[in-house]
Amino acid sequence: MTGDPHRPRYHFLPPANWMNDPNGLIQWGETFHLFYQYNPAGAYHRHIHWGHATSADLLYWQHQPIALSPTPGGPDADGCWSGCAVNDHGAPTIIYTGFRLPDAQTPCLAVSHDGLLTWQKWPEPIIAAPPPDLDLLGFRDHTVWREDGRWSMLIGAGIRGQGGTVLLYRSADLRHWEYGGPLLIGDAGQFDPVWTGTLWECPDFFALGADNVLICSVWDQRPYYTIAMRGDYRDGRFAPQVTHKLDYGDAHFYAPQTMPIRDGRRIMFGWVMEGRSEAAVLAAGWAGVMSLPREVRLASDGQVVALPIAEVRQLRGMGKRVSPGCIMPGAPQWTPIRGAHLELEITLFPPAQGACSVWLRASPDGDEATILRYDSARAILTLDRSRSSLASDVWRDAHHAPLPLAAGEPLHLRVFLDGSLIEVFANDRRSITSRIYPVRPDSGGVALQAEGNPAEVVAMQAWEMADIWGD
Ligand code: DQQ
Repeated sequence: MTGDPHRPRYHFLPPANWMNDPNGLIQWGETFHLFYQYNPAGAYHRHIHWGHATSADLLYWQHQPIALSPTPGGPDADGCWSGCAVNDHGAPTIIYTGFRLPDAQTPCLAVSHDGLLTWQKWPEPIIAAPPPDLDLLGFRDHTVWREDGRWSMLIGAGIRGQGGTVLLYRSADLRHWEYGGPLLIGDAGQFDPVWTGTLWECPDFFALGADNVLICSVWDQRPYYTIAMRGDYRDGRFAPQVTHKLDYGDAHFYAPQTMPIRDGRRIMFGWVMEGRSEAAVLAAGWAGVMSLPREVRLASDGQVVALPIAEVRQLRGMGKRVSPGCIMPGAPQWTPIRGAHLELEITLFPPAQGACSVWLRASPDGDEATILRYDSARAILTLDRSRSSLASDVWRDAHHAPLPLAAGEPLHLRVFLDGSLIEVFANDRRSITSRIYPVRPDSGGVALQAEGNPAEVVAMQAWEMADIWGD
């Protein structure tokens, strides 16, 4: 796999094969544990296990042996699907969804007695069946927390004919659960401010400042995107006041999970899925990357945002600076920056009437280029992938993030390029995470372009990023 130009170097991924959701994120002693949905048999989603990695700093990872494998004849015979990890009075405990063909989804539990390496499964499912009075689509994925001296848990689901939902359960011992009704039911017929789909996967629920936040991955025959809802939680019910996409790269930032860490931050990883054909993925031999570790915050405009943790700056290597100045409207102006594993930081004033763009991973003739464009009149930041690759079998749809700028506020972009992965953070309040697969070896250029009127670059810098695998 060395020499594969699409393989990220400073993001977590297993050595080979399929990975999807982050699972069981937990800080245990001095160590961070990241488990993940994993198929050791190949780069396709089947017979899912829990892979495992550990880190002292959330940046550099050690691969660990597989943590959970399907048990023949058990409720997880065809897959150990997503779940979380908690500290049960000193016992590391995983709650996950056992999957059995054709479509049985059953809550299961496992405990580790050797420092989170091997896991002993509880002999019985911890919930025998979904609530009988609900006509459910799916019954899977878990978030568990302590509240009022007992455990609370949410399970993701959808109510046929209504919308996505999260079902609340309570327990004294993590093994016997009492159903407490839906925490919230979405409306799949409602498209404003954002469509919330027919099934909610991978719920996460936590306090953020004075508010509570519910994060769900929106599914309807396929993954769509992740939504964040901010609002009031009282008496086992949640009333969202604000609902929006958590990341504007849509399905490329999916099934995120958070963990509170001891210094008070809430850390999030999301699954960044591939954006190319199944055949291309199988030929590559690997699929799926984790996002950068992010910190969940409340943005200045009230949206929930997850931004790279401060430690990511430690990955910066050799830097290059571009002099401030005016970009006149017309052809793109090339900068001396090039590379496929970079961080770029740009502060600029877009033209008041017009637009400005940053060309990324661009070939000298511009035949391949991924274009990040800010349209001032529409106040929209777009990641245009239409020319991102000369390969025929990649996803080319654009991602759009609404981003109104206050009077006198510049556009501030942090862009992380890592092989086929791109993460964009704008003004500490929007993120766009996606995948691009340029094929030309000379597609490493960075250029700036203005349309309509000049743009003014205040500061621009780029850094070559470290290879966390050290090869
Ligand atoms: N993937 C898992 C499920 C989850 C979905 C199966 C989200 O538990 O609902 O791998 O990607």
